[in-house]
Amino acid sequence: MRIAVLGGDGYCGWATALYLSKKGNSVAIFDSFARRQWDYELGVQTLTPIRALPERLKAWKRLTGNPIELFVGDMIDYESLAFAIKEFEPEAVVHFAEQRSAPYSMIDRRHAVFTQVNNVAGTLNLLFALRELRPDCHLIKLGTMGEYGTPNIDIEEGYITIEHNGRRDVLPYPKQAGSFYHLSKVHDSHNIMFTCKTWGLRATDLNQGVVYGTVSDESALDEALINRFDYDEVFGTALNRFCAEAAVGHPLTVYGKGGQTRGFLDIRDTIRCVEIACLHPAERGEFRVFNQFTEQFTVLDLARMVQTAAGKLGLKAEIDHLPDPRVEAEAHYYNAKNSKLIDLGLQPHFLSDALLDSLINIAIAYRDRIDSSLFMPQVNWRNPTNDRRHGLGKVADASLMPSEA
Ligand code: NAD
Ligand code: USQ
Repeated sequence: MRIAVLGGDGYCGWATALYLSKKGNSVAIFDSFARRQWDYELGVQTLTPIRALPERLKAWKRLTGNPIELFVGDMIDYESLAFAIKEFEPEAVVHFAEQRSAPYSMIDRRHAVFTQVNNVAGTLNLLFALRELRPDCHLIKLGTMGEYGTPNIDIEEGYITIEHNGRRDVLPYPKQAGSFYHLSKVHDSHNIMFTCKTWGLRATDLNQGVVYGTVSDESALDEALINRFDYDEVFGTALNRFCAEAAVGHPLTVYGKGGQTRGFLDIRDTIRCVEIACLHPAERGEFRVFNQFTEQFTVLDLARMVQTAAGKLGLKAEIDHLPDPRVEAEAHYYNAKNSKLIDLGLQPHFLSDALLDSLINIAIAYRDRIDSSLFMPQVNWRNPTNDRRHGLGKVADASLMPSEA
């Protein structure tokens, strides 16, 4: 297939682009390198030293003989996006290209507005480009489990059957997102559903849980292909952060009681889920939702697992319960369905001792690059303000930041 990976320079996108290329698909990456600029803005860097994208792509071609095409452009710039779609003529578009950090979106007004414009308007541009240029192309959009929030009933996959006053209907599952970022995904879902109905587009919304791990078979081929491993308070996610914290003897930063339950998955399952969606496209006019996670854990469960694994490696990892900087339930009911991808053939990589060991060992290997001051949370949901160490108020427009590319 001809598959365009939007956001292919990022964590999930890079691993996915390599995997789909290895499987014999023609792959193109579209990216603005915005994420590398946000790292500069925040003064953070991935634990693993990722190379510039052209260098990564050269290494991939040298090692496998498979070229991956590159289109440098911004989702917000319709012309550059439309150019890529027109030139590459994809049969499937996998859309990862969004600002994906909840804390980033809660820094201040500017970052909230930026996140929603980048994500919602970028996706809207894509929908118009597909309608105009590739109406039969299958859109595979990365959504998030966080769109649902933590309701006191089971979470279905996108839709719920409701009986009301003696009548019955199948309706979109209620959304109770917990940050301006998560809300941007809710807005995207509504826009995509509307355009499937109105213009006959075909789309799969992958409501993904928190991803962990950094290694896939493809990225392990060469140091030049290494993937991101974010551990800072803004872009680092729970399990990856705990492993980096354990590697340098920093207490594991559990927010509040740690009873927050979420769906999690290994990055190797992210790429497989996307492949499954590509191989089983939605029908024209269909807006399909799959919940993309393999296991549920509380944050405290994860911290305890990392503590045990670190102990076996001779590291002492204490667990700290910090005041929760977010507004979220710290103990709650959570039971989310995730059978649709399994029914289509997903064989999950469950979180194992071996994986925990390997993650902690990667963190140990690169521990000289860890800046421990980046572990403690500073973005506060209750009090968004730019008066902080990030110096975020100094740049009027993130697009003016220098690009590494
Ligand atoms: P990432 O920040 O590592 O990668 C995102 C990529 O998109 C970056 O390379 C960035 O430069 C690019 N991008 C962002 N805005 C762009 C724009 N306007 N134009 C062009 N390129 C742009 O993020 P990730 O962790 O790989 O996440 C990818 C997607 O998966 C996101 O949509 C995210 O919401 C979703 N997701 C991620 C996780 C996770 O745990 N990482 C979990 C659930 C869902
Ligand atoms: N948490 C801690 N300590 C930490 C970091 C996080 O206790 O050091 C807690 C948070 O308070 C939250 C949970 O862990 O309750 C998850 O936080 P996270 O930062 O790991 O993940 P989140 O902000 O939810 O966002 C990540 C990705 C996002 C994706 C989402 C999937 O950054 O792109 O959409 O996971 S989901 O969580 O299902 O919404």
